[in-house]
Amino acid sequence: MSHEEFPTERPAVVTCGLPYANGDLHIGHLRTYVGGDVYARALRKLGQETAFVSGSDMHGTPVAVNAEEAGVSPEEFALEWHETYEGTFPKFGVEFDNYGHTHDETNVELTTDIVRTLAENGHIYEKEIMVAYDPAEEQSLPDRYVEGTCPYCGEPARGDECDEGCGRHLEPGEIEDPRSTITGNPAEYREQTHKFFRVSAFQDYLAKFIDRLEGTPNARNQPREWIEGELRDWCITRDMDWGVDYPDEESDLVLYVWVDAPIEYVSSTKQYTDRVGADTFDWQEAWQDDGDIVHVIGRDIIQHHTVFWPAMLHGVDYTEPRAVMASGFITLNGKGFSTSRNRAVWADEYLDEGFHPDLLRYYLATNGGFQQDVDFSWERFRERVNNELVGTVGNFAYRSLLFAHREFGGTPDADLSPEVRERIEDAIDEFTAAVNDYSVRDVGEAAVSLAAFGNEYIQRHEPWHLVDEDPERAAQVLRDCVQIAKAVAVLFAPVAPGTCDRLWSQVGGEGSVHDVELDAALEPPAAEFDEPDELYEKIAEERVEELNEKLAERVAESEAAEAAEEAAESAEAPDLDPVSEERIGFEEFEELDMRVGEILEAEGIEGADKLARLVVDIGVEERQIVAGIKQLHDLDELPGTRVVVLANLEKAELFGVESNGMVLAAGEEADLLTTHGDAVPGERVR
Ligand code: B3M
Ligand code: ZN
Repeated sequence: MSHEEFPTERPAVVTCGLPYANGDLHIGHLRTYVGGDVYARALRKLGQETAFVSGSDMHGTPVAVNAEEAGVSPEEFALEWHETYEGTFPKFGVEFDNYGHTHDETNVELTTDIVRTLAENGHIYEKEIMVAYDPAEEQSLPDRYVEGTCPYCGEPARGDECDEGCGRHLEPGEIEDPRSTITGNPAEYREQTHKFFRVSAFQDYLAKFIDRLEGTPNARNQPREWIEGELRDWCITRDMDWGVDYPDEESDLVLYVWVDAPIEYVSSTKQYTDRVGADTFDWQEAWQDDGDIVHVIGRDIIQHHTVFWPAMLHGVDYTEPRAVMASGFITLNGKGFSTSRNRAVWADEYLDEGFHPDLLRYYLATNGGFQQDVDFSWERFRERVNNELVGTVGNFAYRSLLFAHREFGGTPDADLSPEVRERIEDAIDEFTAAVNDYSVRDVGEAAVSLAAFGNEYIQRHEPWHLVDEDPERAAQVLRDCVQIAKAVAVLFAPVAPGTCDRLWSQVGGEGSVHDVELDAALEPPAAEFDEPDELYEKIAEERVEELNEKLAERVAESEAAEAAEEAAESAEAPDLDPVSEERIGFEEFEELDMRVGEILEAEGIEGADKLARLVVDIGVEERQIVAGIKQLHDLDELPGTRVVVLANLEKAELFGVESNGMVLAAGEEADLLTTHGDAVPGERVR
C-alpha cells in the first residue's frame, strides 16, 4: 500500500468504465458496475467522502458502426441507449452520484479545454501517417471500420484493439492485412495528417506512477511491459464526423474516442458538484488538487487507464489515479457471452424473471476475486442464493429477530457479551481491510461470515430452551443475536443494498442503512421492533431447468437463423466456372488412379504459409503428400480422416518435401473429399 489507508481526509472519486451507448446490457456488463457500486458504498461506510460517477460513451466507431446498421444518426442512436442505461443501473442498485454522457456540454467543453492545455504544454504534435481507406466507399476507415491481423500476436484483430489476442491497443495503420468492414474489400492506405500525444515523453513519470498505483494485481503488473518497453506516441485524432472536434482548427478531424471518454470521469464529477455544491463535494479538490481516484474497469481496457490516461492527467497537472480495479470477464455456462447469438442473460430479462437485484449483485461481487473470470450459470446462482443468502444470512436474521420479537417484543434488555462484541469488531476490521485491498469479494465475505457465526452462536446456545430454563441467559443470547443481525445489515449493505435496508428497519433502525457508517454495527439496536419477514426466498430446482431451457432455445433459434444466413450467403457466394466444353472418354477417366485413403499424420511445413505434410494410408502403401491446407484445417484433427487420393499423379517436390500423390478437395476452403460408407483405404474411386 503506497498511499495512506482509507478513510483519508481527501475526497475520493470512484468511477466505472463508460459503457458504449450501442446496445443492450447483459449481466456480464453489470459486473464492473456492481463492483464499482459496492466499492463506493463500502468506502462511504468507512466515512470516506466519496463521489461515484460514470456516464455513457457516445462517440467512436463502436457507436457509429451500430448506428449505421440501425439506420439512424449516431447522436440519436447513442442518446436512446444512454437513456436506457440511465434507467437500468438504478434497477440493480447501482446508484451513481452522477451519470452523464460524453456528448454533453460539460464534457465537450472540458475535453476541448484539456486538449488545448496539452497542446500549449507542448505534448501534442502533428505527423503524416498512412491511414486505411476504402476506395469503393471513398472514405477513411478508422478503428472498427477495419479488420485484419494483430501485428503483435498474429490473432484476428479489429480496428484499434486486439480483442481476441494480446489485448493491445492498435494504432492507425498498424493492423495487418486490413479489410474494410463496410465492403469487405482489402483496404488501401492513404497519407493523412494527424495529431499525436507525446506519450513517449512520459516514460519516466509512468514508470514511477505504476509503482505507486494500487488496485488489483493485473492492473498494476500488466502495464509494466508496455511502460518499460518502447512507449509509442498515441494518435489522438480520427477522420470521421462523430466525436468532439479537435479544437481551434479548420480540419475535419475529431478526437479519438479514448480522449474524451475518460475525461467524462472528471466532467461527471463536475456535474455532481454543480448539482450539490462544492461544500458537499468539490470536483476541483478531487481532480486538480489531491483526491483519491479509483477507476473500476474491465480488464480489456487496462492499458488505457494505466498508460494513456495518467499521462494525459499528468500533462495537464490533474490528480493521477490512486487505484485501478480491473475485473475479469464473465462467461455463461463456461462459454463466452455472445450478444449476436443471443447467448446472454440480459439485464432486463433477469429482472423480468422476478429475481431481486441483490441476488445477482451478491453473485457477481463475490463469486471469485475481482480480477478472476467468473462463470454464471443458473445452477450455481441457485446454489449460492439458497446456501448463502437464504441459508446463512436470511436464516440467521429471521430466526433471531422472530424469536426476539416473540419473546421480548424487540431487543432484550441485556449487555452485549464480550465474545460477540469482539466478533463484530473483527468483522469491521475485515471489512476495512477488504476496502484497502480493493477486494469487493472480501467486503461481502466479512458480512456473510459474521452471519455464519451468528447461526453457529444461536445453535450453540439454543435460546429456545433457555427461555424456560434460564430466561436471563436467553435475554443475553438474543441481545447478542439482534446485535449481530444489525451488524450484518450495516456490513452487507454495500453488496445487498435493498435487502439490507429492510433488515435495518427490521432491527428498528431509523432512516436508511446507507446513511450510517461502520460504527453503527455496534450501537444498541432498538428496544422494540415488529415481527420480521424473510429477506430471501429459495429458488426451486425447476426454475433452473426452466431458465436453462429458455436460454438453450433462444441460442438454438439464433444459431439456426445465423446458419441459414450463412448457408444462403455461401450458396450465392462462389463464382462458379461453367462446365468444361471438352469431353473426355471413359478410358481417359480410367487413367486416373484414385483411391480411398486415411490420413495418418498431418503437420505444417516450416517456412511455408500454406503447405502441410500428410502421411496417408492408401491401403497398398503409405504415401507422403504435400497439400495446401495448412491454414484451412486444424491439422491436429486430421489424423483418422478418410480422403480421396489421386495416386498416380507425377511426384513433385514442394518446399523441399517430396509429394507423392494428391489429396482431393473442393472450394476455397479446401473442403476435403471423403467417403461415407464402408469403403476401406486402398479401394478405387470410380
Ligand atoms: N467505452 C468501453 C470499453 O471499451 C469503453 C470504456 C471507456 S472508459 C473511459 O469497455
Ligand atoms: Zn494481439
